[in-house]
Amino acid sequence: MTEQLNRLNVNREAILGASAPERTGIIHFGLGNFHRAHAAVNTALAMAAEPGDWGIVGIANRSRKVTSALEAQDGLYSVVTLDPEAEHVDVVDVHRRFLVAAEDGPAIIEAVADPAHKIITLTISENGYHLDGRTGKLDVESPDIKADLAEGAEPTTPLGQIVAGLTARFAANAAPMTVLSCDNLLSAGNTTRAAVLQFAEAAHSSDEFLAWLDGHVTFPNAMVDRIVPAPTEGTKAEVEEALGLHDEAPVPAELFTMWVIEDKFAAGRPKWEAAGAIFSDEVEKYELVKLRLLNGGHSLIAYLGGLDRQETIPDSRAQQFIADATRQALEVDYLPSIDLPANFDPQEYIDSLFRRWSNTVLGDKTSRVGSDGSTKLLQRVPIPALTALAQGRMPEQLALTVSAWMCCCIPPRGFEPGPIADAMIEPKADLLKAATAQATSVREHVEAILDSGVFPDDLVGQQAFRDRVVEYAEMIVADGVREAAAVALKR
Ligand code: CS2
Repeated sequence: MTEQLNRLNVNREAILGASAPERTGIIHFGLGNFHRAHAAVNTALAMAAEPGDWGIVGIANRSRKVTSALEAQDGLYSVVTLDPEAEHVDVVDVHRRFLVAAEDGPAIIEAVADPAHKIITLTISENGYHLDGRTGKLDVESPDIKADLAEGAEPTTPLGQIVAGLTARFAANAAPMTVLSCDNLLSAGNTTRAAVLQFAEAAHSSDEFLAWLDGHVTFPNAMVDRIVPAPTEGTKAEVEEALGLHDEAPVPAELFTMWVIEDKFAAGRPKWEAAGAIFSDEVEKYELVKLRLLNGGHSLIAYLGGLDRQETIPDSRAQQFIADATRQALEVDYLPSIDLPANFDPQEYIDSLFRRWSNTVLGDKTSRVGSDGSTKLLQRVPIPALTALAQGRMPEQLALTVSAWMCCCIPPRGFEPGPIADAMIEPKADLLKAATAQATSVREHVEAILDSGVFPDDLVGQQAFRDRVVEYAEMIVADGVREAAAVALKR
């Protein structure tokens, strides 16, 4: 791509991050679309405002597909902003080196140990933290974590590689470092810190190392936001049209972008505020606003839309019954569970969400948002549901969200949820299929999923909530999703 840029004489000043030095200061785990359209863009813009050694080492999870494509383009790629009123293409130049977690373990550990690297950022998805649904703690019994903890194992999970890398760093130079989660987690920094500590303890790390980790490695909380669908052939065509270039690894994204971060960096950071990031002491409040209103609402739209055979989020949201259910979910079930940040107007925020979900140019897929349901819902549903139940209210739309997820992703025997739901990926599918194998009714099926450990015991122990989830699943199976949603809305 660089050659193409030179040949075409594209102004290098127009490239985000063009002033970036060759030296890397950030290691990023999870080289997916979201990172490339969010933290990477913010870092490129920050460096344009204040140069620094903040180039990124990008680590893909398993496949060399994206890393090879990016290497062939000298790390450059385009972000295609898709908005009904403003479409444009930017070229991002901020990654300097690429690795693959499944294959490059020793190089990753060496990179983490290198004191030149001051920050580890993570977009490994909710599923990448291996949290136990019951306790919220690291699930040391999950097969990947168990394999990483085995005697003499070369770790392949991000948590395993981070702990191994930090252990090497402690031994080599003990330079302070920051681990910044950019995933949709409740108290993302605190949760990551707890998972890293639990891994280190389970790996029998020394007390000296644990003490250093406690005092010299920081884990800021952060709220991240930008809707980033998977790229399509159309994304490549957009780049060809706008820049006259062929890009094998472009990323489509909405115009909206937000990043609220706790300013707790142990060894410095890029000037992300120059890119629009907000440094705040109220991060956890922003996290809840975003996780519950945007992500929680998104899940309901995806599962109702999936069952209604709607291919995209804007198509789903355009169905009146889905818009009504979602508005009720946000206003009645989620909003009362959130302690809002100062000067925050929830109605304005909710209106902006409906606009963002209506973006037909972006065409975000229902199946993307519906994927990884068990691990996403864990972050979104249980606490607001428990809050409502404690106040004597049945969170109808949260129960419906759970029922619709089950019907899409672990459908009861004989129920065909259709092609959109079939395209949703459920990481716990095997476990949940095994748990439901003996079920002879929808009730038994739903109860087997609830009892399988995907959600906390205090929620699944609430008989009234269990009954509601069963009831909506029975209605979906017997009468269809529209009928079930109509009943939930009227209650
Ligand atoms: C979505 C998110 O996948 C999902 O469940 O809700 O990916 C959402 O698009 C982002 O969090 C937006 O910031």
